[in-house]
Amino acid sequence: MVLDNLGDSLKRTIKKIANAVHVDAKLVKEVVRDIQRALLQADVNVKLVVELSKKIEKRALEEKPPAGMSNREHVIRIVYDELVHILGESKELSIKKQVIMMVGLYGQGKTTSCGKLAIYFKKKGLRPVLIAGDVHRPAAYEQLKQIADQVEVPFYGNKKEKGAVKVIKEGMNKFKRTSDVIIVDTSGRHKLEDELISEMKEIFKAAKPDEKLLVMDAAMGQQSGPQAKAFNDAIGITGIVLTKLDGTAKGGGALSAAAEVGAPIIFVGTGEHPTDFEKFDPSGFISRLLGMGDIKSLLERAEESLKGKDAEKTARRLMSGKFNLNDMYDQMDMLSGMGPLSKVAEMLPFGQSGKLKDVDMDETQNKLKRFRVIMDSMTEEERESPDIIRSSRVKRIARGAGVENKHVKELLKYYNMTKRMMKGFSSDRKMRKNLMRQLQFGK
Ligand SMILES: Nc1nc2c(ncn2[C@@H]2O[C@H](COP(=O)(O)OP(=O)(O)OP(=O)(O)O)[C@@H](O)[C@H]2O)c(=O)[nH]1
Ligand SMILES: [Mg+2]
Repeated sequence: MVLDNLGDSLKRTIKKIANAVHVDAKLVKEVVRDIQRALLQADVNVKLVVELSKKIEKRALEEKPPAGMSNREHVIRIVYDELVHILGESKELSIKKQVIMMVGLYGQGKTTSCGKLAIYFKKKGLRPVLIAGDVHRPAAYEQLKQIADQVEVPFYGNKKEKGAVKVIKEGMNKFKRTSDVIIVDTSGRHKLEDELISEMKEIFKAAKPDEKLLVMDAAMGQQSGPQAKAFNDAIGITGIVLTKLDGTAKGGGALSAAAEVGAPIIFVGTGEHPTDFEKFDPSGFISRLLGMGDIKSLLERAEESLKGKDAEKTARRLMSGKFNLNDMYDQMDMLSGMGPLSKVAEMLPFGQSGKLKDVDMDETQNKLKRFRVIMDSMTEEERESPDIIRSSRVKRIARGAGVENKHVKELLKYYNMTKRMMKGFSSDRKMRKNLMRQLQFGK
């Protein structure tokens, strides 16, 4: 886990709120002071910390908790909201054919991140390739080649050529038909100087990248902000990869400063290994820092009362036929959390009727596990509207999940049956009540 110290202090603060006998002005002030101290220690900008604490204090003291939510839950919710807010917008890279250019200063982690990014796209079922556009540093070619071998993706480089544009063009030509995502590594410089800018611009003109990702070392702390801005002003970046978050106490400064620039942080690097890479999502990140695993149920309850009878609404949504793969994923999570499936399995449309044997149960568990891996290889759009998944998508998803096409089709079949069944329930009141009870809705 990155930012351990910040996480520990914030978790202590959350516990303090959860255990408080009274949530009063004294507690709120104390909590705000704790948060201030924790954020400053993580290098977050003083001005930002002051603004944030003022906002938390004001909201915690003035806003009334919504009906059904306790004061404690309400204050935790506010702390969470405001922390998420300073981390900026979230952005996901599209899962499509594209060219991605990695740019940044010397030694920030560009080449390493190329390999990490390749793994990310491979998991989504696309065919990434790496091109060595760093023609200045002699060892750059070998380094990227080694990484490409390690993550098992095709590589192109030309050791003899000293023109980056030429090498990149050669590579793009070579991979035109055999790749989906062309990831181009470029050279670093000591600072953002004219020479680097003009090389970048030349490369952009030739390669027309869909994404221009700025790679930055989180150890720069608050300096990440001005640097990202300078790059953005000079060449227009489309996203940020913040590396080495594992080795710095200044991660809070880097994250919050970079988030202010206007280009979203898309990934964070959390180690030297190719798999030490995470999609950056502000709310998920804060959830983990605050130890939301522990207080998840607390916040879920808060959420429910915020949205009225949320569980019931979910159930109704399921049964009205508006049921997508995200719903099914949640439903499966819930089912696997319920231990042996025998209780609910009879209701699942695996074709069997009556009581299921243990063997079938194991098979069901395995199937659910596989379904989850498959759904992880889908894009958000595909999970939202599974109907768009035709054969070319099936192939891509299967490749990403490391399964056969038939397994993806099986999942889609299961989804369609579940959807139909859900719809069927809606016309039968007794069945509906039963389903609600068994799936533990409405509690
Ligand atoms: N701990 C840690 N180390 C990282 C991370 N990302 C990169 N590194 C290390 O940082 C060093 C520099 O990484 P490179 O990928 O070579 O950086 P670069 O930007 O390509 O460097 P130049 O091509 O010389 O400009 C290497 O030793 C990497 O292993 C990360 O997320 N965490
Ligand atoms: Mg490099």
